[in-house]
Amino acid sequence: MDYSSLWLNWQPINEPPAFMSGICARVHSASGKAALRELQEGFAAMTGRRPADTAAGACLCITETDAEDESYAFIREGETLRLEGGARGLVFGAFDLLRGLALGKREFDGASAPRYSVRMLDHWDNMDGSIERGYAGRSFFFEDDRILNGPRIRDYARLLASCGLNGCCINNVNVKAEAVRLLTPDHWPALAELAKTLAEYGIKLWLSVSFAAPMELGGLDTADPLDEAVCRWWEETTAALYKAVPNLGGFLVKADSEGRPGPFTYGRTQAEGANMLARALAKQGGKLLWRCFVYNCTQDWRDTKTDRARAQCDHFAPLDGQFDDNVLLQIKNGPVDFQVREPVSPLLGRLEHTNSIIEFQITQEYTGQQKHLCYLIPMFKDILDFRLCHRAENDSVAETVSAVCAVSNMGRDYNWTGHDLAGANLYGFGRLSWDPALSAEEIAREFIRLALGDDERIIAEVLPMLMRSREVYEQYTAPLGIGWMVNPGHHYGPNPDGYEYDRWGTYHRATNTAIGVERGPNGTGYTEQYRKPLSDMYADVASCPEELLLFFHRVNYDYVMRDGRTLIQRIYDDHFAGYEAAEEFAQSWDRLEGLLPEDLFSRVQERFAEQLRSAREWRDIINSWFYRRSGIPDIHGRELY
Ligand code: GCW
Repeated sequence: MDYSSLWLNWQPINEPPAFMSGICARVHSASGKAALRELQEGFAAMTGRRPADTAAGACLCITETDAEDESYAFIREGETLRLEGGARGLVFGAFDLLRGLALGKREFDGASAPRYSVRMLDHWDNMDGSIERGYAGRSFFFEDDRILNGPRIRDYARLLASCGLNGCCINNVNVKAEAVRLLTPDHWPALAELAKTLAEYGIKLWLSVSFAAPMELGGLDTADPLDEAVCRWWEETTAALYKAVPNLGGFLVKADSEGRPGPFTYGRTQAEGANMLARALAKQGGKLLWRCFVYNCTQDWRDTKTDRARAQCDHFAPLDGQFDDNVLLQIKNGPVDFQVREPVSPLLGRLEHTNSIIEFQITQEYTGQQKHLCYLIPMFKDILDFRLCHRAENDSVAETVSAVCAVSNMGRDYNWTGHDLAGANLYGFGRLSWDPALSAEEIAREFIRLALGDDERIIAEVLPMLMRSREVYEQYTAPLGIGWMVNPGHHYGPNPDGYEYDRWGTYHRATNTAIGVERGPNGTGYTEQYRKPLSDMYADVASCPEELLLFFHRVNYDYVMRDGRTLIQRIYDDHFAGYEAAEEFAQSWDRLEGLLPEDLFSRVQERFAEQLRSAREWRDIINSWFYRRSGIPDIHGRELY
């Protein structure tokens, strides 16, 4: 096989429970049969014997019910185990059972249902086969403007379902070139085939569409959402598409964002634009995911009034309640753009009457591009657990949003995710989407045991490095929430002034005495977008969490932090410490030689070599840049250039 099976690589288990000797199945749908097949093959791999096709004696009885949802239940009857659920529920239940068995669980009981009904991956794949911000090879969905299908797509669907996901948007939100034409019948037969492959495993297909499609494809001279001909075009196109491609989840739209067309061109609001599309979709039972990544991306650096962090709340909070029920506002986890440290987006706490879907990024655009180890699940957990204070209780992000998605980190590489350990981010995002109460450590442990090997020595090396990796990456890159400081364009490697004189609104405004944008009430007022007491906490330097100090405040280099160190000394210390920790990771990995498959071991070893090279570069460039700005030496006399 020219790609790995990641966490679906079932190994022989000790003391298999009696029910694994036979399977009695009452399934009829394609998904029910897929679940059965997974169980047959999984049991065979784990026990070394194909389970008998039987209802006699101890066995697993799987029964497909008419339930439409994704829940399933295990019921114990002596030595026999029953698994019941609707077509989709059985798929998730089958993988839950297999995972449990592989991890040593022997007793199964009770029901399970996902926390969210939309749990998806957004691919930024282009139809020429390239991937925007892709770090794991080319697209497995597209090549040469064609849609691909086949065993790899089927295994992709298995991977998604087995960690709990149920949807994927296959094309880039920047809908350009041939992708615009996914809305034309030319591509529908292939889309229908793809949707069928995915549906077998309970995965829905979604499409990114261009707001200007009525002009680009329909020959209209406007895309005005209040224009009757435009509404009719969307309605007819959507109806025909759904007829040809059933099981479509709906559309994802990036409008009025970074040059993409949108309702603003016609003087219409984001709600007017979204609702027009949502109505066309509602007739087909589809949903609209409308991105909130709307900001001025042509800001002059001399303009100190505009604050990009404010933009999404400024645009969308006043529209709360104006969106149709089948619209989900898609909100990035932070107010700016997937930096290694950002506060939680205040917009999440400002929508009382609008559905939302939080967008995470597991492709590591700003977190090491799958060359650096950066396990993101602890950060996602912090975000999901964060209390928005918009109501007295049940106010966490997890309890506020109605759905979750993440920008995919997958591609055509052998290991799917570039860095073999980046599979933990994919697996972990899926597991959290089903059950946000799982802990980051539990998830990491599962991933290691399933994907790398169930061996205490492997866990002992890999678990601590996964758990520390985000903090370490943060230490040697841009400090304390300031963000950016990357090379423009590709966003890899340090460049403290890379975006400073550019038009993207991501300034640090460093002088020889201070750095940062003041975002409190006396600054841009961004902190006021949070509910109390969050707004007060962030507004005051004294109560602002220090890891976000430079996100919220403009601070002098000699500002004294809570532990008595100056800001500049903290920056130096973090950079030296971060690099040293990266060195420890590489050494720790080296100790696994011989315990892991040779190819996997050396692939990751190479990644650590690059991480070390790059971490050293980050450390030296960031430290030297701050030293030369501030003129303040390191109190420990370490080398600054
Ligand atoms: O983070 C930025 C990326 C763009 C991306 C954009 C977005 C798909 O650099 O590549 O475009 O965000 O999220 O729309």
